[in-house]
Amino acid sequence: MYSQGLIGADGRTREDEEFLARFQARIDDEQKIEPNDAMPEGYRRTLVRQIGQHAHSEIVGMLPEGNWITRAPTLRRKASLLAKVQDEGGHGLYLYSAAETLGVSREQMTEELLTGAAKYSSIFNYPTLTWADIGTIGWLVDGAAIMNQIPLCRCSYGPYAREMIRICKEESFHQRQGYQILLDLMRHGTDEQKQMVQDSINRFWWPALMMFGPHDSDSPNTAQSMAWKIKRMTNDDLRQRFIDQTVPQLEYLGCTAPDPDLKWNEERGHYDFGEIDWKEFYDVVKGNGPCNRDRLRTRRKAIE
Ligand code: BYC
Repeated sequence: MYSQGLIGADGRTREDEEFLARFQARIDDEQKIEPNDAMPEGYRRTLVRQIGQHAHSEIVGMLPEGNWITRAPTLRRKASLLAKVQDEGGHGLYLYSAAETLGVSREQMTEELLTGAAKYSSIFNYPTLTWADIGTIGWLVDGAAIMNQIPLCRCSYGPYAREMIRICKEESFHQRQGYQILLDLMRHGTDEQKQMVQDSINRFWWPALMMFGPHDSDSPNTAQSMAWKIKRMTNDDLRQRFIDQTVPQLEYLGCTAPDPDLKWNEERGHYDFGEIDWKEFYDVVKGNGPCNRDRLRTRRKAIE
């Protein structure tokens, strides 16, 4: 499908310097690239990888929260959690459709997820142990996702950019419902419930920061993706923005971050923060996080 636009698919385009320069000029001119347009094979592959990973993240991301639908404390909380998880299913479907416009089938992408060839966001390999985790996921995880996804609304690939607009609107509802859960627990909860919120933040803080990916200096894909305007901001810049925006919300909650190095740096105009445990990040990405096997087992069972 749509193979007439793909480099190497039928020989109608050649990836010589002139072709690449013409493509880059379109990108620099902020033109959107559409499914039937000629594009470098590397551009297509990068998008299939990123959009596929993004779609898998939405679908696998339903699992930690889905676990709490039957245990939500009130009917209102249950209805909003149900709506959130359904939104995530919808995001996954839009994203698979966008990837399909690049000539890859949903079956292929699913196969790659199940064999471990395709990744999904590391964050979904951590367990949801308490109701506060549902609040923390909405606030921190969807918050990090919005920070990462707003710039993707300006991605050079048209179908991906357009669908990110709707996805971001829905993510912002998710983030608010999460923060509201935590605020309620902190304002009206018992000491034990307040402690539950702090414990949840302690467990999700660092994994949320890992969502932005490795440092720019260790990110093999960032430079080319920025040049092609697939990514519009780098991993480190987005992580810093997220921290700067989130710390005041953390303080308003009356909670703390599990990072003794987190402090405002007047000179930089940003928060300084401690080093991420990159060993843990790569362990989780390689499939050795607390829930990786369980998540894939559940997906396999659903598909079979
Ligand atoms: N987890 O060169 P880099 C949601 C991989 S779901 C796992 O920086 P890139 C939600 C990366 O794939 C939102 N793997 O890569 C749903 C690469 O591996 P390969 C999910 C990671 O692509 C339900 C390698 O590390 N959002 O909102 O330039 C409930 C080197 O990295 C991670 C998206 O998917 C990670 N955290 O940048 C609640 C957004 N980080 O494939 C919420 C779209 C890196 O080269 N994706 N890797 O072997 C992106 O923006 C980019 O792909 C990333 C990584 C910033 C994530």
